[in-house]
Amino acid sequence: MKEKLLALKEEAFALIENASDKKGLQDVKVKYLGKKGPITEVLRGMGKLSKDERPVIGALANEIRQAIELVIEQKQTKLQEELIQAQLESETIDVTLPGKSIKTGNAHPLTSIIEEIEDLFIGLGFSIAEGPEVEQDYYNFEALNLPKDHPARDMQDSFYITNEILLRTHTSPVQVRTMKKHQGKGPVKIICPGKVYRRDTDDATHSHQFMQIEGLYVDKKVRLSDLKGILTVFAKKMFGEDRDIRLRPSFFPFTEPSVEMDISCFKCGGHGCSVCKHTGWIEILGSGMVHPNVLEMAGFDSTVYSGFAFGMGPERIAMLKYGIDDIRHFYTDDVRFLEQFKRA
Ligand code: FA5
Ligand code: MG
Repeated sequence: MKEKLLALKEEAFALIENASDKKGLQDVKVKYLGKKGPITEVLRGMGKLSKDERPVIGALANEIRQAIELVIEQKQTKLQEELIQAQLESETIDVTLPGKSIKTGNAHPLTSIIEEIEDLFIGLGFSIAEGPEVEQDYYNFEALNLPKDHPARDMQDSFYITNEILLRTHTSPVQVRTMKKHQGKGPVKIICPGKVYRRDTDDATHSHQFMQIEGLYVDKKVRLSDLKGILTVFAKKMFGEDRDIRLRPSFFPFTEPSVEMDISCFKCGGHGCSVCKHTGWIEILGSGMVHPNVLEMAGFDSTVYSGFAFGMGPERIAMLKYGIDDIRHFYTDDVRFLEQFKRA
């Protein structure tokens, strides 16, 4: 009897050792410790044993039973640990693998240039003003000293919606709207970025829809030298410290005198090259002293107040700054072009 029990124990231990999962262990448990199992059977047959043998065999059977239970439990813990270990190993992250790059967008080059110009002028005490793109003839032309049938209207070929309403051809109407809001009291110190529209034929330097940034400074005793000073700061900041500027006489009906501003060529430094058409200078904006008629129509006393205004094309500025050879790149949404303007 004793040998039989010990043999059962060895058998069970071997099976437990070889069990590879929870189910295998459960089978061993049922087989050896279950109601119909051999140990239970031994315990049941105790009656047939002698009085001396009974306690010995009984104790041994219980001992073996407990030993099997214990070994099953230990094996179960071990299997569990192995499972967790395997799981951890399979989920290991190799930190030396190259990462997946996340595609990020970037600001449109025009947006960046406009924000750069805005920041610059905000730093000089200007604030930002806006006006409608669908504009009244009055603000776009008349109040800018361009009465109906004035020949200078031909300078800006327009998209009319009705006789009195058009797509604005420049950002100058925002000057008028802002001055009117100030009701004859200075200072007015604004820049107005926005879209404008003209019936220009699209080519490398012209678009039928483009951006402008208007500037206006009206106060007592504003002079042409103030305009020159501000524009010099602007040019050096945008194009580099060693840029020179030049003001050239020009004509706009809403400014008197009118000047166009050139900067010394960023490519050749003013010696003459293909970019500046061998003149050493590149035109970037129109400007001048606000015409007394414009001040008066907007409610300002032109004997007390004076001002300067300018209007620049940010596409042209971006083209000069980044060496872009065709204005249409800004509007054809080619990602290969746009991706070159990621900001650091
Ligand atoms: C004007 O529009 C005036 N309103 C500027 C001004 C404002 C003068 C205040 C005086 C006082 P002009 O038509 O030259 O001026 O246009 C100004 C700038 O807009 C040009 O220097 C150029 O940079 C840009 N521009 C003009 N037409 C186009 C076009 N078709 N496509 C792209 N940019 C253009
Ligand atoms: Mg011009």
